[in-house]
Amino acid sequence: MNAFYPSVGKIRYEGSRSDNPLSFRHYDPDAVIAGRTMREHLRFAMSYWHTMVAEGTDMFGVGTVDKHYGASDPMEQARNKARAAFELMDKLDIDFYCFHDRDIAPEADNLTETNRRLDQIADLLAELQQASGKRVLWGTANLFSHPRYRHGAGTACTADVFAFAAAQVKKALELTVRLGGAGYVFWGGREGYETLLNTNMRLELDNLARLMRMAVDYARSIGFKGDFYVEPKPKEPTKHQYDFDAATVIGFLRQYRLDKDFKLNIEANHATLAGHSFQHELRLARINGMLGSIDANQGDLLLGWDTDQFPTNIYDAAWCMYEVLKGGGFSNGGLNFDAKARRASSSLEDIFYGYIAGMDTFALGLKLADRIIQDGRLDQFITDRYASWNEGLGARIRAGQVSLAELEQIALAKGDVETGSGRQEYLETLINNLIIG
Ligand code: XUL
Ligand code: CO
Repeated sequence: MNAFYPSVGKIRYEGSRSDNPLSFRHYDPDAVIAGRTMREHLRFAMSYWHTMVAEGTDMFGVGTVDKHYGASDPMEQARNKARAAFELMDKLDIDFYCFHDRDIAPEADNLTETNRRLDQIADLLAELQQASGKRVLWGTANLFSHPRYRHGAGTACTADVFAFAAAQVKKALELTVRLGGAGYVFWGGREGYETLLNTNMRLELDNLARLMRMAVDYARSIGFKGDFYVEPKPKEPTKHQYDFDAATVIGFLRQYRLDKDFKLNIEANHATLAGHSFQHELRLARINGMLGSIDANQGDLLLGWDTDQFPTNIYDAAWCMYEVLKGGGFSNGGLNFDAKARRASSSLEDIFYGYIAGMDTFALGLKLADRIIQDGRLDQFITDRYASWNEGLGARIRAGQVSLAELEQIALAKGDVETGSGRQEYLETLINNLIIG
């Protein structure tokens, strides 16, 4: 396999002293950490849309990378794109990929022909999967690019548009099931509003839930055993997106009784757009039993939009993997690099540098998270901080055995109370020392 990326060979683990930029220094797939191999822990995935499709356009300029894959006919391009995807995954030792329906095959003038094209490409993807052992982490439908979705898809003001969205979701589910996908994502790029002046928010939210319920029922009826995910994002492209952040999405899923089938797909750059840290979103998902999968990337705090950069922040990766380990590890989910090389990084090798950066950052993050957990001082500090809740008064409050009046009596009798230090600076130094080693 050497057709589309001829200047790059297979990327291998060479250890932290290697000065070969086309090698892994931390991602050693077969190394065992906390009872599993790195490969099993990290479950890296390639994002088809950024890696195989996006050409580096931005709001002010055209593409800077050629993604025609040596063909002019759109279907031939799609076939070559699939072959190139598997070459890239093979060279990077990535086991999974994620796709939107519109990433893999070009849309035709009508749905019948569009779906026929999707089936043809799915045949090829199935063959490539069979030959390589690569798998689909999750599939999804692009319900945000076509002009018909300009008012929303599941939240459209027009029932006919809702029907198109439903048809697309149905087909995307069939593709995901056919390709053995472990998950299916709802990310609501246009599911929100620009102005409340023209918006029936109640109806839009109810309809979004209706679409999700139909998707679950249909997918289960055709044998889908994986997880559904909602991927929170507060804004962009809409001013307000309904899947705003983890807390909002958890409330939504519970309100519509979708919480048994859905988990969250947490994206780092979306977390910071919502004014939260990545770890905050992961923690909230984890403590609610809903940490499903992760879009691993990072934003730039000096730019107010979703820059989808390859993750290089060691601290963020360490805290991310800490949450994943504390949650018992991934089951159907994984780390999808919803990330792209910068527009000016326009050579063929740059996408490899991007993935190597992301994979090594998360491999290091996994090692550091394990080190923090093995060390135990952080967890012990938290346990000690809340010790009074495990016995005596605290235990009785937790058991619901104490009334407000009784608590008043206790407080009156005590006069005042002493509480200890939070020791933030001590803890920050502890983590620095653990990370630096
Ligand atoms: C957009 C985004 C999407 C989803 C899938 O910000 O993250 O690519 O991951 O639709
Ligand atoms: Co994403």
